[in-house]
Amino acid sequence: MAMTGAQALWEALVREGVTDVFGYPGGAILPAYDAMLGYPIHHVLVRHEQGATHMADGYARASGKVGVAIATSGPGATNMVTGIATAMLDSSPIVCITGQVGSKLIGSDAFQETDITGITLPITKHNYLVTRAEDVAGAIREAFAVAASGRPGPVLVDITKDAQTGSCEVDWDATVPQLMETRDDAMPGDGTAAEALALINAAERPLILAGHGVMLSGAEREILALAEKARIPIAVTLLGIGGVPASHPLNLGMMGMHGEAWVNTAIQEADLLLALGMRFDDRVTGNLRTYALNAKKIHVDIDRAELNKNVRVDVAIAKDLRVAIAEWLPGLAPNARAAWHAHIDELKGDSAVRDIQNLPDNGHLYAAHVINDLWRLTDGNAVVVTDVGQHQMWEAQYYKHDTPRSLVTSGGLGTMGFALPAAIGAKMACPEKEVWVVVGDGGFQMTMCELATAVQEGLDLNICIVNNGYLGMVRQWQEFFYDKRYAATPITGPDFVKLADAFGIFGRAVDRRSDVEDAVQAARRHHGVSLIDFRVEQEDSVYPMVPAGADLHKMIRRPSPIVETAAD
Ligand SMILES: Cc1cc2nc3c(=O)[nH]c(=O)nc-3n(C[C@H](O)[C@H](O)[C@H](O)COP(=O)(O)OP(=O)(O)OC[C@H]3O[C@@H](n4cnc5c(N)ncnc54)[C@H](O)[C@@H]3O)c2cc1C
Ligand SMILES: Cc1ncc(C[n+]2csc(CCOP(=O)(O)OP(=O)(O)O)c2C)c(N)n1
Ligand SMILES: [Mg+2]
Repeated sequence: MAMTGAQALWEALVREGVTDVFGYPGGAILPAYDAMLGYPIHHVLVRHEQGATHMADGYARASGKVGVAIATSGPGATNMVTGIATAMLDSSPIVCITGQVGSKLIGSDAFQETDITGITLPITKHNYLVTRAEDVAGAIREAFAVAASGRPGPVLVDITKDAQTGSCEVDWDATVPQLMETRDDAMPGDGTAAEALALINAAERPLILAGHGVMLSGAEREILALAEKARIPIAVTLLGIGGVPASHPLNLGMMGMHGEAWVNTAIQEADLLLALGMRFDDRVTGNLRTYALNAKKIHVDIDRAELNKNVRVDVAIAKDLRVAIAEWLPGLAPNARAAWHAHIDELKGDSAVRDIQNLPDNGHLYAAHVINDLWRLTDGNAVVVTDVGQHQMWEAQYYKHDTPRSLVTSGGLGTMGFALPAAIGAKMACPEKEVWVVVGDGGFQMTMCELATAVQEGLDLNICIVNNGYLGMVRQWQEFFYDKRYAATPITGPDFVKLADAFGIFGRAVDRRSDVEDAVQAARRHHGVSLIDFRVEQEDSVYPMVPAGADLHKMIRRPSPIVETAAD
């Protein structure tokens, strides 16, 4: 049956199981929007195309499905760039569809023409410029396969206006994607299960470094089987949070720049690191020249390019993590490793970093209290979507995630403005879940226009603004490393409660610890969007901290018991 390229686009999306797309129309994508009305796909009208990409990304991270964003050519497409890069850095599968000027106009500086495939080449897993109607369906189906397979990531499909309006016959059997794995034999990754087992079984002080790949490969059960059978403690990356339950006795907590001091010390003292689905980001390793010098290292990653990239390892295995661990389990020797666990318990005992929770209410509202109360009041069951900054680190430290995909956060690109739109995507993907946005006063102001999107969609969404009147994470660096010269970090904002009112949503401001619980419960009871403006201590800092590039074990610790601030 003949159809237009625009119809082939939606038909292909329906066949991929897509039910929701996030987008914004314009001239070059109008034929596609017109055809959309004939298909059972819900379109979420965003307020800025960056929001569409973060929504698709949040949708993907919360559900494991591929998220879809759609925009017009030129400014619509370029507005997507930040969201695409965000998804790329964190291996999140999204498909972005853009309209393009007519194929005959390409290269003529036509109205709203940008070379979006050129622009996004380094920040997509793959991209396509489709100029003929008959190529639309195949490109879309391949885009989904590329986005979701192997190491997930963003794919962009740019479709010219004439490819949308042109007519085609689609042989759907012929559009089944045929992906071929190209392999460079010079790349590392051919380590064997036997080599890994020899190191694991001989280790006295092994430590698992569990990353985002645990959830991307669905290896949550396997990693626990490995840890429990061989009694190996686990440290998680920021993006690995939730892959191993926080309450599991073998889970020591987060590693890295703002990780737990005992975790970083254990890494430096370990005799074996098992890096599983993580990529040794510099926020994780600190100074590479002094990183885990006592440890042999096993690295499993589905992407060969990650192996021996930042950290040279003894056994490099390019494989899906779930498959790799399953191969190890039968040959794994049970081992209590009592001395190692006793030592780690000692390291933990020495750390006062979480003592803030035990302090009596001294009249100050600390962000850590707010997050910890949020965890307690939601029974740890919420999907929390954070922005970037101090509040993001406090969330990682004080909200204990026991379930996979319950923390959605921008790690690699660290994109301020991510949280609200990503949470909209997460809520669309998981309508039955309680979703909380944890966002700074700075980042919220970057994409707060998406409040209107959440309202138009009738979403039940909760927003916790950690309002410290600063671009707090940058202020903290200025405090520690620039002599408290606060250049361009004090930031004002609107009256967020009045803003909530203007959007027709529930709003409340809290500046006392004793009011936190009531406000959180009121927001939870409210059906619709709720916003709480938590006016927290202005100059609090995130501890502990490894200064950028410093040795992992040389952390700045919280001055005891708590820093009193300039605002006191
Ligand atoms: C302000 C700020 C502070 C930060 N501080 C910290 C910190 O203190 N600690 C910290 O950990 N992070 C921190 N980060 C985050 C950090 O920048 C990285 O994003 C994070 O460490 C990456 O975690 P990851 O390697 O597990 O995930 P990713 O970067 O997503 O990497 C996942 C890896 O898994 C692999 N993979 C994917 N699928 C599979 C599969 N099926 N099988 C096997 N492998 C697979 C991928 O190829 C990739 O190499 C911070 C970020 C910000 C913005
Ligand atoms: C788009 C973007 N611009 C700049 C930065 C650099 N940056 C990282 S954290 C931060 C401060 C964030 O302030 P806020 O949103 O108020 O959160 P807080 O740190 O105060 O919790 C800035 C400016 C960034 N990560 N992203
Ligand atoms: Mg702030």
